[in-house]
Amino acid sequence: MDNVKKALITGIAGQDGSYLTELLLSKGYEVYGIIRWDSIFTTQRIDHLYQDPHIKGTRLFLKHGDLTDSASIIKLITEIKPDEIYHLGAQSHVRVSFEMPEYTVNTNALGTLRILEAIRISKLPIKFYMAASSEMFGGINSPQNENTPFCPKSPYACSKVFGYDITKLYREAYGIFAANGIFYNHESPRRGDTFVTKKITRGIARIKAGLDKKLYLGNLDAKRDWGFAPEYIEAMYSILQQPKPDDFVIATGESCSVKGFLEKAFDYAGLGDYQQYVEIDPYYYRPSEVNVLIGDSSKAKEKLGWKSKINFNELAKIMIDADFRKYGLTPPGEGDGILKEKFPNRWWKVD
Ligand code: NAP
Ligand code: G4F
Repeated sequence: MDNVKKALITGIAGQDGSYLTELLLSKGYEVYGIIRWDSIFTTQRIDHLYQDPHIKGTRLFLKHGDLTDSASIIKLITEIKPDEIYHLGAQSHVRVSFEMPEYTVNTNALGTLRILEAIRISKLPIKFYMAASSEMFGGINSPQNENTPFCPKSPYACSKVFGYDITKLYREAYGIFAANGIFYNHESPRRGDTFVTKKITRGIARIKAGLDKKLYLGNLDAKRDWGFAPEYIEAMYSILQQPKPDDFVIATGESCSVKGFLEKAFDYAGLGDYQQYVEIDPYYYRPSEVNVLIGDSSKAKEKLGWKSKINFNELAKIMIDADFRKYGLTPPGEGDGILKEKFPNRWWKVD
């Protein structure tokens, strides 16, 4: 078993962590994931992959730790001695970062530093992936690429700029294989319920099922470059398999407003005009907003051979089909068809 590669994932129970676990297990990795202590299980997204560690041949191991707790990070890295670390753990909600700026910066910025220091001190040849974000650009110059200056507009974005910079610094100063993925919004049926695409598709399913009458949202004019999470996970893996560490923008290159996503989603679900159901609640406005994000992934196309296959319209269909199933409704079915056609060799479980 000595040749088996070991990966350590922070944020394994999140959207991206769950897909990455499936991808790495499908490639024969032994996967270690950091979960936070809680009095209830918060591992629903990876429950289908988990096996009792007492069973021989188990390749997924969950370990307690926290990005705000240096000792737990150092202990896990020195004990596991991973070949690769995928650092996905974060307080990842932009609006929440205005409510909890100190916690966000501690987790996201200092959490990244804690891991890099643990790698440096361990002297192990660990490859490190940092989940950076298009939020760092602040939407000033569109489309953005790897050379676009940052203009962070939230505590979350500031924390990610620090994470990005410190990752680059440890690469340059200490020769660590440390790479940044500057990912644009990527969504899926496993997206957290409070992010806008999932809030919309879940809200539609609940309205259809007779559980809700209205959906309350904030700024409908903001535009995002929305892609499909499993595709982005393939790019993440590929970034750590390059001969040299480097930074990459990962995006579809197409942008759509929240309003545009609403129109597509309500239409596909057969509910007609979204305005009958959607009300604006200023609570969801942010103290400062990123108005437009569009990414230019030419470098990823050239060096990783990566290009997205799913656009926001198809994404809405995939997410609605899944949410209809979740609420016991018969899905329209086009989303399932898109998955079959575009991903005949899927490595993830369809939700
Ligand atoms: P997510 O679903 O919110 O998952 C984040 C994970 O981080 C969760 O598993 C969470 O644990 C864990 N976490 C939070 N605070 C922690 C702490 N103090 N210690 C240890 N773990 C902690 O996020 P995602 O969508 O998968 O995104 C993955 C990463 O990519 C994040 O860093 C995010 O900022 C970044 N990113 C995401 C996108 C996107 O569109 N999805 C785009 C660009 C960058 P619990 O499960 O216990 O809550
Ligand atoms: O879905 P969102 O909360 O995603 P946001 O803020 O773009 O951040 C996500 O993508 C980033 C990459 O660009 C990641 F780094 C980050 O971790 C996260 O995954 O909001 C999208 C847009 C915003 O402009 C927001 O103001 O939707 C608008 N919006 C309108 N109504 C809403 C709502 N957002 C949320 N969450 N909830 C609403 O009711």
